[in-house]
Amino acid sequence: MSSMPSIPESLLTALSGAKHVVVFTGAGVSQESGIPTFRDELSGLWQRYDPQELATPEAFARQPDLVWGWYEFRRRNVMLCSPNAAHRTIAAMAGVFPRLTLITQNVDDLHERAGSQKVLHLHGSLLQPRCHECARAYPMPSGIPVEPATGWRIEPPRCPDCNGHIRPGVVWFGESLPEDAWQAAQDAAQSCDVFFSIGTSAVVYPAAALPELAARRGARLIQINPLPTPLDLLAADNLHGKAGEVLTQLWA
Ligand code: BV8
Ligand code: ZN
Repeated sequence: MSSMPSIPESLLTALSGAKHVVVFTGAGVSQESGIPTFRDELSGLWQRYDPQELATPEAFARQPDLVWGWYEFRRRNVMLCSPNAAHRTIAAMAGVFPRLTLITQNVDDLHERAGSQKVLHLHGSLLQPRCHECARAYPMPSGIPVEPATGWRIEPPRCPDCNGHIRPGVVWFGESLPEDAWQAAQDAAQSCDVFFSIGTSAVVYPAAALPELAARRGARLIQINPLPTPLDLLAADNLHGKAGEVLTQLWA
């Protein structure tokens, strides 16, 4: 059992009076489910690739089989994992406050599987492929992906309409965020009184501007992360620990 951060009294007071709470999550929230974070060292056969270079339209144009295979590998892992105490506690928090907005940078569906109803996915989803050319939604390949005998280089399916490559429904570097989710996230950050930033390194923009925006508007910024991030200076509370453990302690 790792040591628990102490919870300041003023934080509990802020929570008891909170009318609108925002929970902003990153890959650290799914770490305890067994999903590697984005900036962790990649393991096994992916060691020689930089995720920030694979997650680009340029990489997909150059090597569609490598990029599609990487996402199929990650989709397989997500489908084999289950929500953890952090996802479950966040889902339960929706019943504690008059209003709660859940904003995630994660491309898995573990918040939904833990029971969160309306999740703003800023970076899309591993589970909603579409055509790279005409944007037509493509039915999810059924079942859990199996590694082909030839390895994780997998030729992406083709669009039935335009024959373009099917791509994962995520937001790659250099692409814009989905407009509706981004607008709703900004509105929530500007109108909340408490903003939780949980399990994110807070380095990918524009998403990382949300906690800054909320703090500037006077919300109490509470960060949960075992490691320091650029938000440490801005946050009223830095609860150093794992998301599942700290959230369980807060709502025990
Ligand atoms: C855009 C989906 C306009 C795909 C992802 C220079 C300066 C500033 C900005 C830029 C720049 N150059 C380029 C940019 C823009 C760029 C950007 O921000 N780059 C940075 C990195 C330099 N942004 C973009 O391109 C965005 N779009 O700007 O559009 C535009 C349009 C056209 C042309 C130009 C601009 C789009 C970005 C979207 C990228 N997509 N994901 C996929 O998953 O494959 S990003 C990726 O980072 C992740 O998937 C995630 O969505 C996001 C954030 O990562 P985190 O979730 O924070 O994960 P990370 O691994 O970093 O951290 C994990 C944290 O958890 C750590 O702090 C760790 O300590 C903690 N942790 C670990 N265990 C636990 C834990 N915490 C709690 N509990 C635990 N158990
Ligand atoms: Zn198409």
